[in-house]
Amino acid sequence: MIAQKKETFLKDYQPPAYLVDRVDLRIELDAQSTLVQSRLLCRPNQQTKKPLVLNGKRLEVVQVALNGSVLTRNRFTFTDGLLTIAHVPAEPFEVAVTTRINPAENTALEGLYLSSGNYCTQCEPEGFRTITCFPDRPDVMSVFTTTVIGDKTSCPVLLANGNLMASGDLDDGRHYATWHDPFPKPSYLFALVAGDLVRISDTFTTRSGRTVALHIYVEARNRDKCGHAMRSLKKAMRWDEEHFGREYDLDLYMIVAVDDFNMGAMENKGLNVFNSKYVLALPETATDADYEGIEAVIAHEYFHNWTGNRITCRDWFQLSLKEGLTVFRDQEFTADMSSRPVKRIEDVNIIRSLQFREDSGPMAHPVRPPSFVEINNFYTLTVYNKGAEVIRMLFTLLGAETFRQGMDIYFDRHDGQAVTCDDFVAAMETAWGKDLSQFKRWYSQAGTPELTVTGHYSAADQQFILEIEQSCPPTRESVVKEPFFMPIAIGLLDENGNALPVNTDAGTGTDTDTKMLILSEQRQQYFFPNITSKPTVSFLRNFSAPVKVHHAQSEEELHRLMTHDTDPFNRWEAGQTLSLRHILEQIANFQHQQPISIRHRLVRGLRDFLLDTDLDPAFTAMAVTLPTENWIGQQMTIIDPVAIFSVRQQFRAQIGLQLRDELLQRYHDLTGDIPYQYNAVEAARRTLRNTCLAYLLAPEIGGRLTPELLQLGTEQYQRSDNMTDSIAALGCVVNADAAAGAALLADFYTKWQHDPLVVDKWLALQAGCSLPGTLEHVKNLTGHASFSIKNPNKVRALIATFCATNHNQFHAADGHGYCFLGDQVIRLDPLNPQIAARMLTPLTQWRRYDPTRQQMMCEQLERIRRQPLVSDDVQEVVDRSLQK
Ligand code: B3K
Ligand code: ZN
Repeated sequence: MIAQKKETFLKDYQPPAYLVDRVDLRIELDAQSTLVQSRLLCRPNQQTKKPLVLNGKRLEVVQVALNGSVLTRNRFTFTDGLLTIAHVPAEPFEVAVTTRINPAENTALEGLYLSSGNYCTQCEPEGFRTITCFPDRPDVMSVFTTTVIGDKTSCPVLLANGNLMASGDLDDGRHYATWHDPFPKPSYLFALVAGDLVRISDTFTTRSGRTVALHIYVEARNRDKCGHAMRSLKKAMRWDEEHFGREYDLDLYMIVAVDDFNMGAMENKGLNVFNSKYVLALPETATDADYEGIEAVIAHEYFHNWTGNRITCRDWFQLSLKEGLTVFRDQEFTADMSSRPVKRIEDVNIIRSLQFREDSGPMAHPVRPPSFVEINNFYTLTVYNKGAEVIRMLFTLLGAETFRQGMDIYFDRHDGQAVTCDDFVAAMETAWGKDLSQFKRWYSQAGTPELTVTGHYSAADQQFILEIEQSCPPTRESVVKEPFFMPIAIGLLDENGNALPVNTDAGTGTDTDTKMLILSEQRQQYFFPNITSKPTVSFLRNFSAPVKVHHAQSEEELHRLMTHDTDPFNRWEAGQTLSLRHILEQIANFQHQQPISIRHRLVRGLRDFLLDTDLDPAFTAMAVTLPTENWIGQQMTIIDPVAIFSVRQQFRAQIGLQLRDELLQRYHDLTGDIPYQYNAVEAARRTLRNTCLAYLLAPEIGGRLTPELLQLGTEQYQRSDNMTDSIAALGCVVNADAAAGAALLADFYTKWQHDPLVVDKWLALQAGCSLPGTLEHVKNLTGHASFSIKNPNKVRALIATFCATNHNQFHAADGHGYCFLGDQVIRLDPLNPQIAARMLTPLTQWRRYDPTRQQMMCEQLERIRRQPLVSDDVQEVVDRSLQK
């Protein structure tokens, strides 16, 4: 085992001893031997004289000079990732460091690496130190000038942050480009791209009348696939001006798409680097979900220019300062571009299915973690999505207008600074004029709060009392939890489903149906006078706080909410609660070898949604979809993946059978008659149509579909002019009939083998297949010509899809799924530790399963831990998972 990285603690934060005002970089590109010369203009940040300590990792230090004099080896040390110069002047001084790196062997995709022969970088959070020696921490903000030198033939394009200052030819067939970024920035926002790329250009005129050049760089074969990304960027730029008053600051905004990327994209100042999945789209290669994803990620990275770049994080514990806030901003943007309720439901599904699970497992941490070993492990659903929920609660508490004032205060106060989550909340406090110190517990206490809700109606007093009690399970950093402060939006419905005016003190024109309660005590009561009959409570409207709710409501009440609630989120939620109850009831039957049946009333409720043509089809699609397997599992003390899958699948098959006529009718009615267009209305139509198809083609376990239904899927696959409809149909057939599925999969591959992003869909579809035998198939596919363990998109498509979404087969009783994941993590860890650590997630949940599964999952974790070269990334996740 290699020496393990130490745990870093928030409480130990110290300001930097030295600041770097300017950085001049000269980078001579070479695949195996890139030479990096940096000159740092440094200045002491403290009175006391300290050594200058720079971070440096996986690089060779060629030369170090101080104020122009080369330092002999006894004047500096370079050990354990630190370059230390013991004696430096008390006045500003210049340090010049020359390093040599090998981009070609960089499979970790952190720092400078090659993707399809092109150079690109990923520096957040600590990748810059693998390029050159630097105080690689976000509170050191510098003005960067970068000269990139490369071969003219293989690298006609040379890019870095900021504006192009100079370029020209050099000897030996090389050329150079010098870029200057006038905005001081931390090293994690540094970027360099060089290679053989084509450029797609457009312009944007800001509201103050400045013209910004917009450039998207891709490989030549992808030239025609950038239109949607460009339109998305312009929409995001306009939206940020209109909703947050934020204008773009440089004259140039560049986006580069690369195929090998550890995550979605990166917001480097003026030069975003993107996973090509979030840039490239044509109707025939990308689905509606891809189009929506591109729009959202382009917007997210663009929004970072203010929330992240202009105002950045003081240290990595504050990651949610930029990520939670930027996710909130991109969620709002998407809600404005499509359907607000549907977007909310999608986001809540992520929180409840995945973040709640993280929050109750060994990786649970507060939105601001108190410590970490490897910060890359903390780019989590908690920091991002729960972080966004925390911002959303502030938005809900303050109201749109005051929240916007708070944002303006935040921008005014902190532009150009590296700050903390406290600074953000302080700006909101100033705007609101109220104390938010209790609210800040959301930043320091992990775990999902649970609310127990009880209603007491007194006919004699015509009064309704709502009682809410909160608790939060213990987590690693705190066993005893202090009560949280949260907004609880509620409504009351009478027996006919009419909304009762609960918000009577609201001004005219405001929503009298919804009352915003503040919960701050462990137990609180709320009184509603003048209520003439027992009301039905519509609790936690729009999911106003990220909590679990225990609320005993009758089926009649849930049906009333499903049909009449004025809050669309809670209409959907009532349906989900009802489905969940029935599914859990049948899971118990399944576990006792009793037959599974679906209640007529549930089918009728879904039928009502399906036939209500006044509803947005995208909402209907959500409303008729059963709760996710993950969310069902979370209701169980011991997760039984086989029972969950079997019951849910049986329900789907039964719904398909019992509502066949209605589903077919809607399916046909929703058939489009214009060529593919991506817009909210058309996408909604396709979503519901494909949801109907999926029900019609849902087979009973071990059962077979009629040839007519199979034909319906095959025909859609063959006739559609777009990827959304063809992949949806292909998925239905693949999950219904092995032989028919195999034939279509072969056809699909022949057609799309040249397109890596489409091949990812082909792999993912097979890995997610619910018919038996998928693991063997996935194993074979790891040897397929299209698969590469070095490409994160391929690993996610094949390995993660199987291990993280095909619960029934990953958790097969023989333990082969666990063993497969163990093998893959062991194979991946030496190549790409970040991705290896991510892949581990399903095993970290071992405590939630039965003893036999627990033991088999732990065996894999132990086996991984025993590997001679386990990375810090993987080690931290394994250690936390196995901790007593
Ligand atoms: N800030 C980057 C994420 C970097 C992840 C490093 N492991 C992308 C984003 O959130 O916008
Ligand atoms: Zn982000």
